[in-house]
Parts: sequence; C-alpha cells; structure tokens
Amino acid sequence: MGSIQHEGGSAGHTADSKRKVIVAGAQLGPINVDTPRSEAIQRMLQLMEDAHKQNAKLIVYPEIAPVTFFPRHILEGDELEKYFELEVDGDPTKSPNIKPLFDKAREYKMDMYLGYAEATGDEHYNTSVYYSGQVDRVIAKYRKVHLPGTFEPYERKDATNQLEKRYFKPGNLGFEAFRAPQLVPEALTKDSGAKPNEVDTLGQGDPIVGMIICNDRRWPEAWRVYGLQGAELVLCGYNTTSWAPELLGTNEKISTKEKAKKEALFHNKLCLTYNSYANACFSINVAKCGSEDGKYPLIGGSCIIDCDGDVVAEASTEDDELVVAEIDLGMCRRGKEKVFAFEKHRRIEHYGRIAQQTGVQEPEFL
Ligand code: CDT
Repeated sequence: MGSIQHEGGSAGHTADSKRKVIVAGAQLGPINVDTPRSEAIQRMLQLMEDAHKQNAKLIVYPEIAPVTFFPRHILEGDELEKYFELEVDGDPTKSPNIKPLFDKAREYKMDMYLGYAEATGDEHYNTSVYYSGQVDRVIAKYRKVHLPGTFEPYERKDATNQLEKRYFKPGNLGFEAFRAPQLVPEALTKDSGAKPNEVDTLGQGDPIVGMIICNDRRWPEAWRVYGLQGAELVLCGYNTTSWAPELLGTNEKISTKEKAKKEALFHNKLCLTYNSYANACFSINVAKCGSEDGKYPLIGGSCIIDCDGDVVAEASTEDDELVVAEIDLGMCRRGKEKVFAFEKHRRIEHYGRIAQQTGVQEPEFL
C-alpha cells in the first residue's frame, strides 16, 4: 500500500484495535492557468475511484485543489473570481464546480477533505471542508489562519508572488477539532450513555480530527490547539513553492533550484513528522505539485505520518498519485498517555507569551 513504505513505518498495528482505517492522500500534479476546471475535477474523481478500489474510507485533497495556485498572479474582477467556488446557501455540496466530488464521495460512502477557494458573496477565504460520506453531511469547515506572503506584489517583475494576504481574509473559525462519524466501527456514542474524558472512554469515540492548510503546518501552535482537543488525525493540503527568493530569502545553502527544492522538502517533512509526534496524532498531508505553467515549481512529498513521527507512505512523483495506508488510531494512546500526557506534564504558567505576544521581543541589551 502507498508508494514508498519506510522501515519502521508499519503503522504499528495493535492486534485487537477497532480503530483501523484505510486512508488516502490524493496528490495532484500541476494545474495550469488554462487547465479547464472540469478537467482537474475529472482527475480528482479518478483518484477517488482508485482510492475506493483500495477500500479507502477517507480521501484528502490538496489546498485550493481544483485550480492553479492563482495567488502567485496579480488578478482582479472576473479574472480573480473565476478561481473561487461561490457557496449556495453556505453549502459547498451545491457549488456547481465541486458538486461532482461530493456526489461521488456520497456514492462511495467515503469521507473527504477538500481544499478550495471559498466565496461567501462578501468575503473570500482559503478553505477546507470535511465531508462525511458515511452520514452524507459536511461535518466541519476550516478557513486558513496563517496566510503567507504579501498584500502588494514584489517590485521585481519576474518575482514569484504569494498574494494570499491580498486575496483572502484570515480564517475566522479557529482550530476546532471534530469527530468523524462512523469512520471506525464500534466507536462509543452518546446513545451508549458513555461520557467523554473519563479514564475508560478516552480514545474510544468516533475519531477526533483537525484540519489545517499549507502554511499552518509550520506553526506548532496550530497543531497544539488540536492536540489539546485529543486530535488523532490532522489533515493538511498544501501548495508549496520551492523557488521564490523574494518570499523565502536566499543564501549559499539554497543557491540553486535543486538545493532550494531539497530544503523545501526537508522542512515540509520536519514540520509534519515532529508535530505528529508531539501531539501523538496521525497526519495526512497532500500536495499540489510539479511545475505549474512550466515555470512555477511546487514540491510534492505527500505523505501519511504516524503518531510516532514515522512516515508510513510517501509519494514518489510530482504528478497525480495516490498515497494509501491502513492506519490504527489506537496507536495514539501511547503518546497521549505517556510522554505527552499533557495533564501531567504541561506547565501553562510559563507559556503565556505564546498567546499574548505576536512578534519577537528581545531581552534588554547588556
Ligand atoms: N500555500 C502556502 O501556504 N504556501 C507557503 C509558502 C511558503 S512560505 C514559507 C507554505 O508555507 O508552504
């Protein structure tokens, strides 16, 4: 299963676990400015069909999946609006371009994380939704909190822009974890009379899931807010440019496109493995990648990470590719109850700055 299996990344199944589930990351290769939306959706449907054939119960797509990574371009009016999905009655399942994805997920009873550019009528967000194919309902929406880049384009005409601050409002929904109904069998529900947060019910309800989008994965704060809600699975779609000196800075270590790409892939994996480990959760991380319009390189490296920080499946191409693994969410208990038993070991009296201060304040000079 998956494209590359790593030693030590067996997903460490426990023999009697009832929390095993097959999951898929649907990496997309380049989508160009003139790629018709319908063609991209067709590619996404093909990946969903492949995931269904491998018995996946959850599929994760990249950030702003069905269109080119348009925030690199200077756009206005209809040229900008055409990249957004206008939500009918606040319901993405009725948005005409992306509706076929919800329809197919419903048919397959497959859960889906879908990233798209959301237009509410008044506002624009970089958004993902979690749709449950088990119960045919959008369970949660997340709007990207950490918007990278600039509001104004760079002065150098051929610089690669990252104009997310120009085109999107910062997300206003926070990092709210949710339960994915019936994603694993025999989970405890309210009907049983059981209550969460009791010693003998921990980790036994429907899986606890959190969503982030691209740049969010670099901020441990986002993961920790989910960790504090007991998240067992974090889902992340991304579009990560590997060559943008104005945006990323430059030095000897990243002086060529090849070196810069190597570093971008390294930082991607560093964030995903460490934060999955430190919050004792699995993560499914999915790229849109390759060279869009033949000149804007995006990294691949889509991967499924276990709660010990091991890579259990990883993409090997920069094209449309499915990354699949059976994961056992029961494995999360060890990290959550031993090394990272938050209730025993965290010292919040010393963490105030994290929530009270945004930028750096250096100590006084000597
Ligand atoms: N899409 C997105 O958020 N991209 C950013 C660009 C690089 S900023 C270091 C990312 O974090 O991957």
